[in-house]
Amino acid sequence: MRTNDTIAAIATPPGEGGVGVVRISGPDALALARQVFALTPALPRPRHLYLGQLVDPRDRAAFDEAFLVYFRGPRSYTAEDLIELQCHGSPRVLARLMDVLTWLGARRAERGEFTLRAFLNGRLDLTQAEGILDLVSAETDAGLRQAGAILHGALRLEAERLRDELLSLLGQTEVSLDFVEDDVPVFRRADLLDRAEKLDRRLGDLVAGFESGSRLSHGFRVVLAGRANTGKSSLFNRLLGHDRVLVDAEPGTTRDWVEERVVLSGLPVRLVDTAGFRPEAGNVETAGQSHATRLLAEADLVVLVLDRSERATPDDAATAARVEAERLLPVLNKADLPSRITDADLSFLKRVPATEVSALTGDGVGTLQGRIASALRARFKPPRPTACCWCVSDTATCWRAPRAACATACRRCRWARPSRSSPCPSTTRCTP
Ligand SMILES: Nc1nc2c(ncn2[C@@H]2O[C@H](COP(=O)(O)OP(=O)(O)O)[C@@H](O)[C@H]2O)c(=O)[nH]1
Ligand SMILES: [Mg+2]
Repeated sequence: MRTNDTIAAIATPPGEGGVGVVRISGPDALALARQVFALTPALPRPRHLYLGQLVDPRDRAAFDEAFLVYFRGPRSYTAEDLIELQCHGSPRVLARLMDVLTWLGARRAERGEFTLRAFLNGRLDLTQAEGILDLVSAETDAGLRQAGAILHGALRLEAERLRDELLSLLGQTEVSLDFVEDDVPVFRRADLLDRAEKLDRRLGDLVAGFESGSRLSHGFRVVLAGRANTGKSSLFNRLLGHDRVLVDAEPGTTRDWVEERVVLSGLPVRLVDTAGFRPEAGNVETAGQSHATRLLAEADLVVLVLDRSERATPDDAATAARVEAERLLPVLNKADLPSRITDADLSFLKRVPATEVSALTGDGVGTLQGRIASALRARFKPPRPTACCWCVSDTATCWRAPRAACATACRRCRWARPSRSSPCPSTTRCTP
């Protein structure tokens, strides 16, 4: 992929809308825009809005009215010359505009290529580029907050701090080794070990943060498991809020597995309905069951659906035994029918409390949603960030005096300055 040619792309989502935006980035952005947008003056002022006509230079026909904004590189998103054309959100107009631009020599940008250029040109670091992609695809407020913090550099700052601390520890360890025969104690062994342990914990937190962060972006995987006919598919439809899979009194109706995305108490979830376990299953169903076994192993949480109107069976106990207690959430379904299940039947649950629901009437489903979310939050605690994402002070300092710490942060690199008017004291981070 070339990285120095001129690219163009529709920046707004597909379909009809009030406004449609096309962006052009690269050395010829302005020259191309001039051939499709009747622009006066010849050289537009950067960051000003111009109103004009979109014209097809091949037949000189005007096909829409639009606004043009010119961002002169490097003060643009990609750090290159960048033009934004805001026309009406008609798919026909946008397609024609893209057609004209490619005829004039622009290349259609690949997905994420504008952000790639911003990264290659040093406008964003890799964590921020990823933050932008996560921000665009965030499905929940929690995902949005996380992507926003990454975008503002929280992850980069934490990585930089850890690197600084590691280098300083390495230097001090080397000095201690060099002077080992002298009587002068340079650095105490206990202090160095203590710092190494703290660093190890922070690195561990960062790794744990990646786990929970990736779930917040891509969804937690929650698998409905249990014997055939206990009501998994009915519960699946209830949790989704619409009928997605077939439900039938005939056992073995679900022979495959089905995955749907849903937001449960603010968390993005990939909910999976599986084929139940039946000894007399046919070939297709058996294949579905072996897949279910793999799904059980990979799930962040397994909702074990038991039929409360029947006695539990060894199959129920066998499924429960395949999942550790912290990944298991038992559900007693069919609460609308008289209960036949006994406490002794449920001894295999090893004191993990079960939630009573009726997938038929919807009773208890709200409680179940809350319990699924709590169980996921308990397993994937996001680590407390150690660096404020607006200034590089410790979050502890920053929480005590957020305005003071943030207001004095350098506007370029966010390093703490003695006061708002002082120059930035950081020579390593801040390159004026
Ligand atoms: N009375 C009652 N019947 C239910 C309930 N949930 C499911 N069923 C019925 O149980 C049968 C099996 O349900 P289904 O969702 O296909 O079970 P699956 O095999 O575990 O997916 C169907 O006839 C459902 O209507 C419930 O809460 N109460
Ligand atoms: Mg089913």
